[in-house]
Amino acid sequence: AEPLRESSFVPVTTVETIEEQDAKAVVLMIDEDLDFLSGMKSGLEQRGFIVLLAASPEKGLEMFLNERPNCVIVDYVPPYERGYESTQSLLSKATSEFIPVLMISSSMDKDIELSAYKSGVADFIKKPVDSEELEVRMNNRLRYQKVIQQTIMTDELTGVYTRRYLSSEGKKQLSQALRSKQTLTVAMLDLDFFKKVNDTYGHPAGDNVLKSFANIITRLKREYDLLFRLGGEEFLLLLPNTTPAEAKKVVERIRIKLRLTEYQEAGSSFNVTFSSGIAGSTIETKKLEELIEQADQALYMAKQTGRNQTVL
Ligand code: GH3
Ligand code: MG
Ligand code: MG
Ligand code: MG
Ligand code: MG
Repeated sequence: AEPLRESSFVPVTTVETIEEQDAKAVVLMIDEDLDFLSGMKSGLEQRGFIVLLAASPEKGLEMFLNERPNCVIVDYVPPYERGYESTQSLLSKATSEFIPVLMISSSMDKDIELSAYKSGVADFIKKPVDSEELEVRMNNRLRYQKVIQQTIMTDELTGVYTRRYLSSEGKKQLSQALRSKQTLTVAMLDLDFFKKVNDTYGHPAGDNVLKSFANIITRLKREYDLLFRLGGEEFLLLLPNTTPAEAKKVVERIRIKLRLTEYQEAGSSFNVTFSSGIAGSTIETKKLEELIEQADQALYMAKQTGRNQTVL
């Protein structure tokens, strides 16, 4: 076959990133007052938000962990009351992930407001509150949240997701897979003899290969597959609702494409290949780390037995 020429300076398409920016903000509302919730829900939906409702702090914490909203609105719960622990736990998790929490309370007590701010609440709103005010105050927070989230999620060189984002997104994907009894598959992709590319053509040339590789994977993976750069020349694909055998087809498509891609540098041309290890979840899988470990062992086998191949 005619080798496909790949220019050194490939614009990186960050499909996921663009979708993320255009996506509506997901707001999780936690309150035991159902009338208040349903009233706010329709108001905020008309204003373009996706609204998730939780009628108890416990349910709210669970939804927060599973759905990863962009913003949380939570009712004040006094200490020693049921739901206090869940609310505090949500607050510490949300603030550590830079997700703004707005607290609503009907109380006029200044001490409550102060303790809310001390526990990391981004904004404190007194009831009654209308959806227009809530929108404005949420948008103020979401502006910063977007930039921070993008920065955390996006690998600077390649534009794909970061290892840091894998730790939160991976958890969510695995729990979804277990809940819906579907297989989540992990594929690790590691460039072969990449050190040699750097040594022969220089580090900037190596960087261009990394960008191009990320670009090829992004173009050839399926829409719902997620691509992460674990570091260096090692990438990870998360393939939801996919068996290892199906994942292998996706990875093989990428492998053949890379093998046929010709890079030009300083008057000479060269090719690069990668090796891949694949592992799929079972009902026994407790943590994503187990899957990554298995995929890593398969990758090691692929390297040991000749490289430029995929091992299940
Ligand atoms: P193997 O087939 O066993 O994977 O060999 P390898 O040379 O690809 O693996 P090794 O782990 O020995 O080397 C990886 C190299 O990747 C070493 C390092 O210089 C290079 N590298 C890591 N991060 C970057 C980067 O951001 N840019 C560039 N240009 N090179 C990088
Ligand atoms: Mg209340
Ligand atoms: Mg290595
Ligand atoms: Mg390598
Ligand atoms: Mg490596």
